[in-house]
Amino acid sequence: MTASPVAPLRDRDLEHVDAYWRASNYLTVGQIYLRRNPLLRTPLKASDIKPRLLGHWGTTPGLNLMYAHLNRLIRQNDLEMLFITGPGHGGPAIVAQTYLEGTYSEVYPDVSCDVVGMEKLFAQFSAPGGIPSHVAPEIPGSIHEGGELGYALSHAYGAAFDNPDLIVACAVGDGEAETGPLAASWQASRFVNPARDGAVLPILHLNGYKIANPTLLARIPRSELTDLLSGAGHETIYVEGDDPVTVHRDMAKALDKALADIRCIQHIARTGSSKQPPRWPAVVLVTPKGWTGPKVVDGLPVEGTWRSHQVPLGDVRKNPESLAALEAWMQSYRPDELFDEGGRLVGDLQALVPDGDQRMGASAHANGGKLRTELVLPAAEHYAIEVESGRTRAEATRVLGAFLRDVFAANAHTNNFRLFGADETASNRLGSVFEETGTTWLESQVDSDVNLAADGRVMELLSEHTLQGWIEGYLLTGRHGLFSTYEAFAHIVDSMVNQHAKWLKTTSREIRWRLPISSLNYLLTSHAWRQDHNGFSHQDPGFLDHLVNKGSRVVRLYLPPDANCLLHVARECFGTTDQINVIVAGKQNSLQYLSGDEARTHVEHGLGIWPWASSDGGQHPDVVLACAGDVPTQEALAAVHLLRDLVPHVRVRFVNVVDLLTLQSPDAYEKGLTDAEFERLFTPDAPVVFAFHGYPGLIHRLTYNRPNQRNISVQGYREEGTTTTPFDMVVRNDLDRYRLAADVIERLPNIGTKAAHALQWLRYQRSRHRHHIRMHGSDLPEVAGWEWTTEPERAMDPEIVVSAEGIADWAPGGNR
Ligand SMILES: Cc1ncc(C[n+]2csc(CCOP(=O)(O)OP(=O)(O)O)c2C)c(N)n1
Ligand SMILES: [Mg+2]
Repeated sequence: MTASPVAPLRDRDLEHVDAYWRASNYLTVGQIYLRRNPLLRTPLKASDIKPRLLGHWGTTPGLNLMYAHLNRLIRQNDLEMLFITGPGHGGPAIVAQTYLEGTYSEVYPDVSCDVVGMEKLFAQFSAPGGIPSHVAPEIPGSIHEGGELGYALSHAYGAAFDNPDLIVACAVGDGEAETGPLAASWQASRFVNPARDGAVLPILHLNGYKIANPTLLARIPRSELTDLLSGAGHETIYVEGDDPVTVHRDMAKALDKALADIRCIQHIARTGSSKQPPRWPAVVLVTPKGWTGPKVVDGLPVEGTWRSHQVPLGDVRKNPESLAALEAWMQSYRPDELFDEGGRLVGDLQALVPDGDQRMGASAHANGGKLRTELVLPAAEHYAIEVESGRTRAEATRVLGAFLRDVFAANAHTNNFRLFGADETASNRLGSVFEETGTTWLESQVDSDVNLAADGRVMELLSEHTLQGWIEGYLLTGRHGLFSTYEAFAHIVDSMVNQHAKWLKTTSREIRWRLPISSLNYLLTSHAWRQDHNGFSHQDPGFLDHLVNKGSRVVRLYLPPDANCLLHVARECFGTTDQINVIVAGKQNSLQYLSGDEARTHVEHGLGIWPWASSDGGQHPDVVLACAGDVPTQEALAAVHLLRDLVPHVRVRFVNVVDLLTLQSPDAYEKGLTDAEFERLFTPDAPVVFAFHGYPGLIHRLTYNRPNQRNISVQGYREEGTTTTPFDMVVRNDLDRYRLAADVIERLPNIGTKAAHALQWLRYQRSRHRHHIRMHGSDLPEVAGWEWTTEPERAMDPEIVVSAEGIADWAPGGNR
């Protein structure tokens, strides 16, 4: 699969590329240092220098070299290309590039392509009220801020999927390559189907150093680096040197060859002449860190060392020698040859800029909202199951699986939906999707394999980081997706989702030219409460706590109690933009509560009273029993039964919460409850016992400023996990029906000593449970087979029952 040889570049072309590179390096240094005198038309003075010198120089000459050469490649070959900057701290390089190509000034007209605009360009960089130092969302053409290193390649691949005409050039820092996420993401090349996807061209920037240390990949034998990349499915092309003329020539050749190889791979796949997994090209660019910058500062080598990482000359405002060194450095790029009198890039160099939307800063793929089309969604009603409240059982995620299968079918013509999961799609009972599509797989197969297909749309790889990067890249370029994962392991991507949340916060509120992208949807299943053959390691509902920090402008947390609610929640989430939606739903065969219609209304409002489970008769209740999550809902309902038997005159109001953030006020979340609404639902004074799926503190946090807050007590996950029975999990964490019923009784006003028998009976049931599971290895039959009935649960001994008549000072519903 070798491509035809490429004609060598003429020296004149390379001179232009070199001049363009010099121009971008000049603009990069200018941003780090200058606030005035951008073209050095007068001798540089200390007052021209910024008061705070911030930014990263070392990576930028390499990034500028890549970008300038890719421009040539785009022009000569009429390409659609996107650039991902792994070392995102090289922000000034990409700002310089987009400024040179004109895209920067198109979105920020005041930063015009002239000397006035150049001064603004310099002054704003890393300055208060200006722009960030990284390749942040403010920069056109960026889908990757790169502040937190490691995600460049996975973003690149996510962008390339289902974009057959796109080539994503991805600069990877050699330090970045040491991170876990980046190391894992080399595997992504194996998932690119050249017949239907675009291509990723990794450019490993082997500048040899990180902040203060050498990089591993720069110091291992070159042959081992080649082997490493070969093991990741790549043919490596090296470009190495510190002589610009040689490097330009070799870089041009390398990119021409890489493009020819990509086209060859795609041609073969698209004409069906080979089904062999391809070996994609990768470029390794070995150039000095801080190349063309100061060679020696204060007697210490800087160029080609880690010392060039940030600002090589630190004291230019105070030290005339440093100031002179800076001036000499900037003049070494010969700005007078590069910019005309007015500060515009000279004509010869303008000719290197790709046309219109082929400029990488103008790529619509980098502003995904421009390309996004709504996902076609089947009506949830078609998948709704018949429900007898609290008696029907079903597996919620299996019901969702049928819906997702048809989402694939309905969007097959646009190829804009993928499902991402770490080898858990079947385990999470979403297997119906395999009736419509397969798991992407281009490597060999054996007879026992199932559901693998080169054109599959289910992305399974046991690297949550890579999956997270893929789905982000896919969404950022205008498509749709769902990431399903075991609940506990969502934490693996805590930090990545933080970064995505920051991106969304900035783009949705502060950058008007960025159009909304589809929300990042998580399905957290195989959750803490039902880890039947796993244990403590698989029990952690804290992803909710993690994400709530990002605020409800970006985040939504949904806990559908049953399958029909899950369907409606999922449907709602797929229609949203610029959000992170977390859906927690179990996969086990569980009780169902709401019909399709009831579920739609319940989800629409986010929370509500379930009248059929309440005994307040529309009156002021004695107690509110609230719940969020499928297992807590079941336990809370079973507690209602017990209360009906034990304290038959107590009026219980049953409230279920689906959209957790509705507990907040409308200031925090537009669907949040006003204080008046909150009081109507939870009362101003009655005790509220809340059964929650996650850590109890989250409910307190969401309700901390409500009038009735001090009456709210919460049971939830208390970090008591192990491999045990489903009911034992709730008992261990005090979330079981007996404990909830006891919580309610204990909080009834004036109950005093009257309920001692009832409370003791409830305690005994927990002991009975503990003995039973040790003896029999399974839950008590009346617990495991419990269903909702409108009949009394059991005939209680009269002395256990707390009757209203027996309590002289307790008027039902009246102790207020
Ligand atoms: C995950 C993460 N860890 C640590 C850092 C701090 N950091 C910023 S730049 C850098 C060195 C990066 O080296 P490399 O990827 O080689 O980039 P370059 O040499 O091109 O600057 C480090 C460790 C970070 N940004 N992200
Ligand atoms: Mg480096």
